[in-house]
Amino acid sequence: LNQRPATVWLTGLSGAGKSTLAYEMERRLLGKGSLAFVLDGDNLRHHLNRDLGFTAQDRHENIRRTAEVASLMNDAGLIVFSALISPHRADRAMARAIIGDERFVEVHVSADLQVCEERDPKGLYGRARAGLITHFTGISAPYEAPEDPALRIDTSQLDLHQSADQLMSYLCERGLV
Ligand code: GGZ
Repeated sequence: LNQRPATVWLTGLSGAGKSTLAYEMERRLLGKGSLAFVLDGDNLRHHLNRDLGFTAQDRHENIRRTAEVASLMNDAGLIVFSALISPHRADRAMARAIIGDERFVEVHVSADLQVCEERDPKGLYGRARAGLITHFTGISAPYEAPEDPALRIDTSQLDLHQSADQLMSYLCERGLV
């Protein structure tokens, strides 16, 4: 296998483009014969994490479970792209500890709040501003940006193709793909 298992942990606001980037990376890697898999926060919340909401405690559990699954998938040889807001530094540190420092790659998908709010692809920011959704990240719940991520990808400046190129180059340099 021409790859080393790793978890590329994408963190960023809702609407920053984490899932889109994760699925594009999966598509590219599968296309060249690598085993890649996306763990998407929004999807997992319909199944594995269906019992969890958005309190700090529930997010912590959401991230813990997802990190455990990512770690198992890495054990099985896959490269995992996780797309969870994961707004708290301490929770991302926990994910790193679960997965293992040597195979954890933290990537900040860094469109700022104004850009994400303008995009508002699902109308969630509008509903959060109207008070219809509580604990909404960036509006009524915090987002702690990573201070020293392995990579920062600014999706307000780069399109999907460029963002995926940037991430692919980085993973190549690190010898992960
Ligand atoms: C943040 C919320 C909320 C609240 C629903 N806060 O952009 P989306 O819509 O499709 O994906 C977001 C998803 C966030 O789940 P995560 O598992 O990634 O979050 S965390 O890592 O913090 O546990 C968003 C939607 O769920 N969503 N309510 N209150 N995002």
